[in-house]
Amino acid sequence: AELLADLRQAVVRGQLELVYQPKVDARSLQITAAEALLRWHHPKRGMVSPALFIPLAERHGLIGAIGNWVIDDATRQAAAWRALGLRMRVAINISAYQMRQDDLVDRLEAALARHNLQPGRFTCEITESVAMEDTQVTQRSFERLRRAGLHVSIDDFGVGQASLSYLRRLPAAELKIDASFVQDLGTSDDARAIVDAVVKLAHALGLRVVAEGVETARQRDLLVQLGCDELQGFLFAKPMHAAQLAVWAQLAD
Ligand code: G
Ligand code: G
Ligand code: MN
Ligand code: NA
Repeated sequence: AELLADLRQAVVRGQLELVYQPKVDARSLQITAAEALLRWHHPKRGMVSPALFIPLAERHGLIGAIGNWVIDDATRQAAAWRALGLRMRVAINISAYQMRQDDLVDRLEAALARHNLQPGRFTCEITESVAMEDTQVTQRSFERLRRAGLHVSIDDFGVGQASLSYLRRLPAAELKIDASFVQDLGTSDDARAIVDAVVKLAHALGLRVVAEGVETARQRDLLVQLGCDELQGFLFAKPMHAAQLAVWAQLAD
């Protein structure tokens, strides 16, 4: 209850921050995108994990304000990086609640326009389980994202209940294989078969495949061999401050 009261104030008190984790091209290892991940610096508790406070925010109607803050801050950062000559996409995570809001795409478009950003350079990551919600508003949001020209990514793929016919109709450009499959790659034939199948399916549907949670060189080698297009994980970089990421991206260039 106390945490909830604090969360209500976190946005206005400036306690939220975005850190960014690169996605890299599987072959060249050049940065392709920076995914924004929320951090909450609680004055007494220290760092509170988004895995904890995002569900809380969802339950108590605070995710709207937080989601709007993320849109504003990530587009502002995208414009700052572009001014430095950095060319990677910027990705944000969109919650179930946001997908159910009628004004999500209007907000995104307004923020992009304010910073003179091309929608195609901005990615919205939507988890598979949210993507599969067949509420009309969620589906309309998807359609509007596509029409607005935003780059749509299906996050945490493989742990939800995606039907294949449904996946075919989704207006997405990218699919992120859930880290749990990547983690088991070296040790489990099943995990390898699943990744293999998902890559083939995604490519057949014209989607790019990103593997997340890559931690070892062996996982990287297998993922490249299986045809993943992009990789993300601690092996390459942990989430970092925006200023650090700019240096990281320029060094890797
Ligand atoms: O970065 P970390 O592993 O602590 O993130 C934990 C979870 O919180 C992940 O599932 C991630 O997708 C989610 N998350 C991080 N930032 C955001 C955000 O800005 N919005 C939403 N909806 N989820 C986020
Ligand atoms: O659900 P989503 O994929 O958006 O969340 C990504 C989360 O995974 C982030 O919280 C990030 O900190 C975490 N993460 C990113 N790379 C790795 C990794 O290589 N290993 C582990 N264990 N977690 C990772
Ligand atoms: Mn994500
Ligand atoms: Na994910």
